[in-house]
Amino acid sequence: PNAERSFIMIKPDGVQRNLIGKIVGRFEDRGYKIVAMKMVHATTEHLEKHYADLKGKPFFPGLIKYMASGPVCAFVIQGLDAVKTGRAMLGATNPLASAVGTIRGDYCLVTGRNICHGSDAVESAEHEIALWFPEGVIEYEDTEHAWIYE
Ligand code: YYY
Ligand code: MG
Repeated sequence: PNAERSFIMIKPDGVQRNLIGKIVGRFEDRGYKIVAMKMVHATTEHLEKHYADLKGKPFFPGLIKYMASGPVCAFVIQGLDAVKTGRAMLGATNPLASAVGTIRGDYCLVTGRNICHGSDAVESAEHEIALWFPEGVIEYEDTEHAWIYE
């Protein structure tokens, strides 16, 4: 149960606004272990695969254009309830509906510039991790483990 993984991605606006450290830091501070991370300037084709379930939505072309407009910081968090808690830490899709204290609730204002992605289910996390990290993630011992889990 402590090995659940979620795919998190700081979108081009988050990268340009120099929020990588703050966002990654929130997951580290909470107790999650980073098991993969890289900067990627994704292609349209790759992003269309990532957002395949949204194809046909009116906002889809704009979403792909925004996501391809600059590099993203893609990473994988590992730990207890990583998917659901990762989403809770992100806040709602619409930042104005996100609670203060969440990433979107603290750093952005509009849905089309909501700075960060997080997987919405364990199955989609596995799919997204395989899509963005075909080379796999890094397995390592976390020395703080016994201080985070009982
Ligand atoms: O998972 P999450 O990112 O919170 O929302 P999704 O429904 O998966 O949509 C992905 C992405 O699409 C969202 O983060 C912003 C954008 N989007 C949009 O621009 N306009 C909408 N009405 C809904 C979503
Ligand atoms: Mg989503």
